[in-house]
Amino acid sequence: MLRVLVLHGPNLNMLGARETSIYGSATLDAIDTSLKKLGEDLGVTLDIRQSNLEGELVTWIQEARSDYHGIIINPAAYTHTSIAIRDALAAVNVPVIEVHLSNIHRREEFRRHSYVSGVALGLITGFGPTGYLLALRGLHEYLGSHESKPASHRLNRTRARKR
Ligand code: CA2
Repeated sequence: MLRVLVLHGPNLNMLGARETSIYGSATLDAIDTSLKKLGEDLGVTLDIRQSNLEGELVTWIQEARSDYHGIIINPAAYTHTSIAIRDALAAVNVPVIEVHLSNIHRREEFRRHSYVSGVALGLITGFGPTGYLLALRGLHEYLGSHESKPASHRLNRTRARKR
């Protein structure tokens, strides 16, 4: 069974309560519920987490190396500031899909640069909550056509070959 880690960055826990003209009225719980439903339909196990802390996100990304086949991440404001998150994503060696609710290229200048896009397999921006579902479908399709296994599986296979 494929396992995918979904990470929501800072302030996304406030979705649906404020800034609805930019981010829509869906709450993060509603987004997670629709993601889990799609995960069940596709046969993908999802681990969904949100943090307001950069270091916590970095730690979860590092841990993903051994446990997950892919990562879907909306790094929120850290998209535009965090070399630490970029470095962690680059090091983890699993496919990453970057998601944004709004189209970051239609907004303020400072949102137009993403440190994450350069290490991501793909970027989905501007489709609101649907973007997460598109990301999961895209990642599922990609993983189905590319051999991609968490590091723990790769390790076992290497050991098995040596025996
Ligand atoms: O469009 C996106 O998904 C963003 O990643 C959202 C971030 C923003 O900093 C990025 O530039 C684009 C902000 C998430 C904060 O969400 C809030 C939700 C409700 C109230 C306040 C903030």
